[in-house]
Amino acid sequence: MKSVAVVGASGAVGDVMIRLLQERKFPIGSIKFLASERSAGKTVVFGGKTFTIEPLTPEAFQGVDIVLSSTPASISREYSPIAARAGAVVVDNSSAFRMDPNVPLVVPEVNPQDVARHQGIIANPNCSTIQMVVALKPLHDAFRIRRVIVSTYQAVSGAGQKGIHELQSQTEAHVAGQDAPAPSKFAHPIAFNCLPQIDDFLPNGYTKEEIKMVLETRKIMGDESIDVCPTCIRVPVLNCHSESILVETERPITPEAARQLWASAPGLVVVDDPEARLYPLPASCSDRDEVFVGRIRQDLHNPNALLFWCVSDNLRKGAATNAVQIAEELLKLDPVRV
Ligand code: 11C
Repeated sequence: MKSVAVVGASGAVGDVMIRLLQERKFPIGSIKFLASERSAGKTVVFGGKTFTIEPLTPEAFQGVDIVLSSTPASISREYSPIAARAGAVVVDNSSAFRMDPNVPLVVPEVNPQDVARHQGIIANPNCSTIQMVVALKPLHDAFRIRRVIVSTYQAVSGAGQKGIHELQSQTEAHVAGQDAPAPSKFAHPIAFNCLPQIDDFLPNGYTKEEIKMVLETRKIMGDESIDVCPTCIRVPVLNCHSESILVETERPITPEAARQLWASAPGLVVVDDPEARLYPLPASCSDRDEVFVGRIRQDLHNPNALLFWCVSDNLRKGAATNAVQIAEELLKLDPVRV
């Protein structure tokens, strides 16, 4: 039984992590919930008991074995090393340590072995990367992926409770024929719109979200030769990120071979019957832990390329589920290392 702390307990991902620890019957001896001063004092119901959220302080990690953290990167940079020094293993949802060579970046369906080399912090990848690599891994093993061209259609829940509220309030205003409230979370109105910007722009014209997909994919797949060409778009969907993906492979690839590989791939479900109008939809993948793929088809011009559509719940597999799965991998290690 482990002593667990959930940091960022009042946020969109924190809320799902708390539900998942119960759903998946994580072996918890004791648990505490931590958050910023602003959210401290709120309550959380866990295992039928009501807990008060405590303020995040350096002392809060004494005696804790596993920390599940979902905070802004700046908070994680400050507190995750403190928790690790106090003897805990931190599973960190933020981008703070993802590209640190001493920190494993893990998707359990792809690189569970990397958990064992942790030094107190394990990074949980970005949601748009997680669902993509779950689908890419079996193809890479069989056909060796050279290049990936991906366009994302990302839900507002990726931007947390504020993102969800912004879509809801703008939509309600439009429908009521009122002036929509001005955007604050996003750069432009998101209701009835699509925004080709997620996170800030870098000098090379890509956004930080896009560069995360490039660098994180290589690190998780353990192959620096995979080229990723991303375009990340925010769409007016409440939950579940969708991605249109083209993979170019070293060896010729076919839809039939991909379907066969995906049929036995962990954490992946094929929904692909165009005649019956069956393909993955954000509306039907919400609250599910798997990654869904469909619209699988050959590139019309290249026998070494395949296109498909990929949808997953960004708050679950894209964040909370993956984090709890990493914690479950930790439990399999030699106990003195957890
Ligand atoms: C979004 N993918 O949809 C982002 C949210 O690096 O963990 C997650 C950002 C991150 O806005």
